[in-house]
Amino acid sequence: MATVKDFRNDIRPNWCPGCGDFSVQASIQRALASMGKEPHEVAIISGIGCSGRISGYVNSYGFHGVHGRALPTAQGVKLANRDLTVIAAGGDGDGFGIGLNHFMHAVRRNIDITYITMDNQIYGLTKGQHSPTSAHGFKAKTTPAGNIENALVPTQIALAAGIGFLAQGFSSDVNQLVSLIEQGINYKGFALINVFSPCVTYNKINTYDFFRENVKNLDKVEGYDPTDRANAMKTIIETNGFCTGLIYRDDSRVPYQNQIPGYREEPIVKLDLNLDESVFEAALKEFA
Ligand SMILES: Cc1ncc(C[n+]2csc(CCOP(=O)(O)OP(=O)(O)O)c2C)c(N)n1
Ligand code: SF4
Repeated sequence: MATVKDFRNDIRPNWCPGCGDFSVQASIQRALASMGKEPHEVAIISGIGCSGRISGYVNSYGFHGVHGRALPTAQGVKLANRDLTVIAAGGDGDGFGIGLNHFMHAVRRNIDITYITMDNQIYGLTKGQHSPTSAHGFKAKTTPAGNIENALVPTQIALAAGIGFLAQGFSSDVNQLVSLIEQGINYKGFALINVFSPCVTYNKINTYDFFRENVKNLDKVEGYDPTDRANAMKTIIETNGFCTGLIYRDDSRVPYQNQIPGYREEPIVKLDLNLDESVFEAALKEFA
């Protein structure tokens, strides 16, 4: 059986020392090993950004794609091979800026993949511009006098769009994050795990201490019921999105792939798709 070591490769991440993404990488590796997955059973599909590099740092199938387009690729991979555990990953800019349209439709569509976003409230790779999740007043290179736009709250948008599994983690709490990733992978549908993953180089406001002081851990809220959608939305609004843990779960949603008429249990990649020559010739004649 695979161990955490089997999900490691020889590539040294070129993230800055202290970047929150290291913990996300380690949490994915721990979760996959503890679930008994093997590297060949997993595909990690990422967008562009510092966070997007994660697909190259885990020993599994991987695809480092185009900025904002991790989700379309990940959904295609899952539909072509339903046996794979498919994780999509990227930053807040990738997922909630350029990729927001794909995100909304992935939520609505509900294909069985797990989307892990590393939300550092800034564009790290391009050296420190404000992002869609930067707060009003946030100062960065592009907003020296303070951000005049309001922050987008990913959890609020996801819940409003009808998501079936919604969780939030923090890079400093690896045990909670590992558990959330396991739950997200086990969930039969689209799961979002948005992770507060500090950018120690460019974001001097949303630091580890900022999150320690400002985030409410729902695991510690007695009686919190993650199946109560209205209360989940109320919690997000009251905390302005700064809460961690399992926020909402609805097991009654039927995943997309279970509703496609004739969609086989056997993955498409395992089917023999070769055409008999006579069938091919007949088809050519038909369309000539
Ligand atoms: C189509 C396109 N537009 C813009 C860029 C430039 N670009 C690369 S990464 C990035 C944003 C990175 O921020 P985020 O997605 O939050 O990831 P992080 O680097 O913070 O992990 C941008 C704007 C690009 N590569 N492709
Ligand atoms: S620039 Fe920020 S997000 Fe990118 S690797 Fe460095 S600390 Fe991480």
